[in-house]
Amino acid sequence: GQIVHLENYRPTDFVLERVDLTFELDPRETKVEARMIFHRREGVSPSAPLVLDGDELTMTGLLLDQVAVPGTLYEATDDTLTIRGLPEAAPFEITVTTAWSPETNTKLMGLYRTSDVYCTQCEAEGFRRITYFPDRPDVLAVYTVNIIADKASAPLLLSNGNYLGGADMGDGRHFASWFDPHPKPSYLFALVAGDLGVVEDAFTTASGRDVALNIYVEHGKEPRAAYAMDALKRSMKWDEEVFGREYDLDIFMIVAVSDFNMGAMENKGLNIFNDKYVLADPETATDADYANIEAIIAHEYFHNWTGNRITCRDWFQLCLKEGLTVYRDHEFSADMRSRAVKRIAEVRHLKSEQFPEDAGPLAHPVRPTQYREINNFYTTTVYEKGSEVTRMIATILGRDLFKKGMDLYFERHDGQAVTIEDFIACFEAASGRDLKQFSLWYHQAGTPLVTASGTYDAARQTYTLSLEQTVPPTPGQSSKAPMHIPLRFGLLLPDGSEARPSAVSGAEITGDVLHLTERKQTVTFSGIPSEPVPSFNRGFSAPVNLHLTQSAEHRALIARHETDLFARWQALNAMALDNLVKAAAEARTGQPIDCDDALVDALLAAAGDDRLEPAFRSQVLSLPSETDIGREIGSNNDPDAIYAGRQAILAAIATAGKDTFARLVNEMSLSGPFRPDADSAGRRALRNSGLSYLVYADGSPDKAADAFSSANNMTDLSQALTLLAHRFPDARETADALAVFKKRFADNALVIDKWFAIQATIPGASTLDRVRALMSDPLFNASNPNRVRSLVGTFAFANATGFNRIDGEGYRFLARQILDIDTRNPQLAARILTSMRSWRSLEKIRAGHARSALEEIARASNLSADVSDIVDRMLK
Ligand code: BAL
Ligand code: ZN
Repeated sequence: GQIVHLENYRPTDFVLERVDLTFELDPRETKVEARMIFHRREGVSPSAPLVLDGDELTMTGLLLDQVAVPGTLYEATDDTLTIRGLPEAAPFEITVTTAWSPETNTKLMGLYRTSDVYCTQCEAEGFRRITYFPDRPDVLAVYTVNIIADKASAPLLLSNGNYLGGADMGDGRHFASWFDPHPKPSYLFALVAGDLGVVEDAFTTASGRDVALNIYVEHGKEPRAAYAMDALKRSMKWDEEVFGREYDLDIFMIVAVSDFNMGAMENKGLNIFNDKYVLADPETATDADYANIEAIIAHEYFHNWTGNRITCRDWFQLCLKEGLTVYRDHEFSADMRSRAVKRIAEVRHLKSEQFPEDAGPLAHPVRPTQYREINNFYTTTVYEKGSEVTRMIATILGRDLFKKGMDLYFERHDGQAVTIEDFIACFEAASGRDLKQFSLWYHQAGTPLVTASGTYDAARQTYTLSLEQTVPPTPGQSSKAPMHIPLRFGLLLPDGSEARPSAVSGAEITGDVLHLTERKQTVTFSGIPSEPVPSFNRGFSAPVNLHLTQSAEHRALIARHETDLFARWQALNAMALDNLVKAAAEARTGQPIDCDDALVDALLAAAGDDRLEPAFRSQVLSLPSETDIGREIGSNNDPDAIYAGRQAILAAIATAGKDTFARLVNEMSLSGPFRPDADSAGRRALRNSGLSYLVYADGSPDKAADAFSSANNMTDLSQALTLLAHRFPDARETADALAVFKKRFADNALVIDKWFAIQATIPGASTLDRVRALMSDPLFNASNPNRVRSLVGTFAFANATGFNRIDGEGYRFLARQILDIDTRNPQLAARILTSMRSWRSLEKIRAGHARSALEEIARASNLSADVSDIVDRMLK
């Protein structure tokens, strides 16, 4: 693939007015007729040809206004169809017919088959695998879709928009027609045909419009779609109440399929989901699954306005819809659940996934300026950092002006394909605030580092903060300008109350937001009666690394007294991280590992504090991950030492906290039927945290085995199995539990994915052999993305000691897997390969092996553009 540059953007020469598609579906040979009405854009040369995109297509016919186009006037190559001799000004109709096989489409882009169902995935560039088309997001058109298929095997025929009608064709086939009145880009096209069960419901919008809600799942799985339906209705209501957005068609449909590259897709009126994010019941879904379903159902629904009604001008603007929509789903979940706990989970995810991306060879701006393969830009930077950037706009402007800016965005740009600049301009217009410096967040990659130190002058009663920001160099960006960093903060006095400064100089302060805008800034607070403890980045108001040398005592003060619950967790987390980094160094040099009593005391105090919600206390007990510790250390990492150090700290906490943990396990037990709500989930989480420390302190599998036998829901069952497998991988109890679990859930793919993932994350060098053996298990399926992710992906992403074996076998294994997966599904292969994004921060023996494995991939012939883009950037 060639590199595409943002600066080369220009509109199409021809304007597409409408599209009529007719599909004759057949597993081996599907025929598509695409009739497209175009006119030449004003000012475009009369000799300019029409150039359409294609990908692996066979064209069987080409007409201009119903007359065959002579061979001399068109040229079809691998990726384009060029047509000359077109009318100068008048509209004209191009009819393209293509024929291809959905059954052999293993890339899962375009139209393909999954469990005997026809389904589509067109974002970003899948529509060109269906027909030749101007396949780019700024070409918006109205679509009519006719679907013809065998009636027995495909009784259900769906596409975007509203149903027009259908009929039996008398030859064993039938047809259905759909019309979508909303102009849309081709990436939002969808078609589903097959034999599926349905769950039906309805929603009445604020203005009184009735909307039918249909969720389609495999027959027999209907009861497992109830929670998704509930989440959908709550999402629709929330978007009306919070963003003033109503749904705009007569029907909203969701189809769950089992072979899907992404989590889900927001096609207009016809969302298609990875069934992992639709299906749930207590026996088979964990609390995390429920929370994910709620968030993703909301996310795709919210795209109807942020993505569909207002879409992206080009793919560089992907964060325009994704960052904003993630922000919206985060806010939705915060309103549905505990805001503080939700925020902690978001920040954990951001730090463990996005910060490493931003610190490694794949770092890129939230709004990149070039790409080789757009599929590789559906990243945590575009999504999660993009959401954080949106959140910062809300923080800087305040709630009311943010709302005013959003309203203006919807009003100004409805029906358009726009840019980040258009988005920001709405907030500038609504607030009168200049956001030029702020927009650097979209353009400069890398996580800013903020260092802070304070001095107290008792005589003057002033507290002076020296702040400095640096943005590290990233690929293609060696020097960076200072950014506008909104830091929410508080100054805590020794009694835990918050200082109220009489005056502040050296920075703009709005509410509790300190606006850091210079490279170095000295901020002085007056009227501070005694030396304060600064608490920075409340609610994680800015996605930065903060270096602030703070004693355990000061962190404990924040942990006890901050009014912002997130900041309390942050202080405890920072205290734990200090200890874990030190423990890793001690483990590496063979010194005894020492755990600070202040950490143990602070963690146990918070965990045992009944005034705090259980979910929060469980978050406190969940120590920073091995990835978090490695990121904090930064370079020359030894995953085995990190693991050993972390285990020693866990053991110290487990031993000291036995009584607390025993009490928690008891008190957090739930009686009565399973409920997936946030409070119940929080109690289960805290109980399981307590249980895992108890098991740790015992050094025996007994309690975990008991928990496994007595579990009455998937959260408890899978946690118990994880405890057994991770702590006692070779115990008979573990083998028994794994066998019982497998037998009980052999027919449920989503649960079997958990069975694979739990085993793939067993710490230690021998897990690679286990993973290899599991690949020969009859339940392994190399062509199902969820299954491949659950075994190979989980091993590479989430098993630091197993994957980063010192002999490099983990990397060589992955290289071979990537090459194999790439022959079928390049997008999946490229995504799993990004698990090696932090290879340069490993110590040199491992880094050497990692480099060789990457070079082995790079040398392979017939690499996809997806994999070759990732591997080249990784080695550069
Ligand atoms: N647009 C791809 C799937 C999603 O982000 O919703
Ligand atoms: Zn999205």
